[in-house]
Amino acid sequence: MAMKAVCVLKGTGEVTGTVYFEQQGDGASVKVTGQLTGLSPGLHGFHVHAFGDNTNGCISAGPHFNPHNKTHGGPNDENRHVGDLGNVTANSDGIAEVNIEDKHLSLTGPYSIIGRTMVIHEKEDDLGTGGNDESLKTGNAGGRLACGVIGITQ
Ligand SMILES: [Cu+2]
Ligand SMILES: [Zn+2]
Repeated sequence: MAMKAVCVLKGTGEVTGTVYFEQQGDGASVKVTGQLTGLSPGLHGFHVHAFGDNTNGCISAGPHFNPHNKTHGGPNDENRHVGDLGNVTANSDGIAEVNIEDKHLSLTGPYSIIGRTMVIHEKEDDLGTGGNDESLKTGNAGGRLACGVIGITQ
């Protein structure tokens, strides 16, 4: 059965976005598409964080979604958090088109990302190659510009 989800990202500043998720069935890869606006040009870390909690803004979403206790990595690394989608790239108008196909995300089962939070960051994610402790936790992606809870859609 195909599953679809959506996430509307908002923050305290200019950055907003809408991201769609689609999975054709259990174990299939997840397509992530959409657009983010109001960014500074360049790369911005983009992750699924553990909690669907925005009580105190994006910080309440907690760390990267990491049900298998791995270290932070890039989307193409085997050793990565489930939530590690790497970076999106904003153009000179501050618009980032999202078009990702990911084999680690799921919209079904015990490690589903439904009800968790998508976060877009201030800085580039170093994908775990930064050579310090923080790199292996967050990729040194800096502040959380906008976020939203991932919810089921039709
Ligand atoms: Cu993040
Ligand atoms: Zn991570």
